[in-house]
Amino acid sequence: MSIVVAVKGWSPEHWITALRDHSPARAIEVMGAVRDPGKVRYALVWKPEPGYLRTFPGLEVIFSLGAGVDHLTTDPDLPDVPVVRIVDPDLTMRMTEWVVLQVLLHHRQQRAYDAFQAQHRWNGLRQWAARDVRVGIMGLGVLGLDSARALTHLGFDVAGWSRGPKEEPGIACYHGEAGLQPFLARTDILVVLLPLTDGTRGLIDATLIGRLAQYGPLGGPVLINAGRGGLQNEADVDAALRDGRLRAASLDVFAVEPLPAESPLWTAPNLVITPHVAAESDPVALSAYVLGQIEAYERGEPLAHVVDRAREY
Ligand code: NDP
Ligand code: OXD
Repeated sequence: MSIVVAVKGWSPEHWITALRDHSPARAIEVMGAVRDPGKVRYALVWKPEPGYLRTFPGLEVIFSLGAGVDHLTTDPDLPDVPVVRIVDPDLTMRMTEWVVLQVLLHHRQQRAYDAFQAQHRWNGLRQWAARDVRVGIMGLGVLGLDSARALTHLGFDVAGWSRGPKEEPGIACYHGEAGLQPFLARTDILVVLLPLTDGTRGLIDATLIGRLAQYGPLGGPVLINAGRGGLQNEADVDAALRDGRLRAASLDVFAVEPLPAESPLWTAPNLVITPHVAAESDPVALSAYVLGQIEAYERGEPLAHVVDRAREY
């Protein structure tokens, strides 16, 4: 009975060390060198090749080593076993740090001050209070809600949009198709923390950008996306930054990663690019989370944070 670690683009060593430190008696296998596929009971995965998980006939649970599971739901051969995703304070806090950083960077006009400094210019700009700035968070799940709460504590006027109805003190909650227009119309800074599904793919396009608040204090709407690149139409985002329909943007995720060298986004004005690092998966913290779930499962307790295959998240 073993655990297989199958991660693409990450080094498996850190995960194996963390798993062994936490649970030395467990047999751990690594993608590419699995000795006995028949004995694999649990798979800890990040972007495995489609069809790879089918090669383990005794597989009982798949653990996504990220919060997002689109790297699994797009596999037509995904085994019909529970898929568990990451919900852990370590990852949540990392995302909230990134979101707060980007919101403050645009709100406090940091890029303009960076440019002034490079020109040796001492030049103060008019500064609005946080309460004058309306932040709208698309995706009011584990990550969206934590960011929403942190921004509320900083004084921003925060709203959220989700699939189903929600109630959260201090946050204006909108949901569904009917809630989208009023949500967008009151949004100066749009933060996207949606999962990538058939229902959300390509949602951030020219039409949606045109529905954001036009006359807010920042001089135009700002887009911040750490959900998935597939949520945005990148040509539309690029065009909106160039003609001013978007005042600025911060993007951590892209349709193709790494962002190709020839992408026009590299030179889009007022765009902050980070290389899919908003909330990295920490092997030490997340191995403890996964092994805790495995131990509970082996005691006969239900798994937590199981993905709903029909909803795709
Ligand atoms: P959750 O599943 O907890 O939350 C998802 C939210 O999106 C929910 O509020 C859900 O609504 C809403 N939603 C889903 N589909 C729709 C829809 N069609 N219309 C409106 N709302 C919708 O996910 P997390 O908060 O944990 O993570 C969100 C995403 O963040 C991940 O899927 C991943 O893609 C991304 N991520 C990115 C990272 C990075 O480093 N860039 C790191 C970690 C995650 P409802 O509440 O009604 O179900
Ligand atoms: C995740 C990610 O989904 O890092 O956790 O993108």
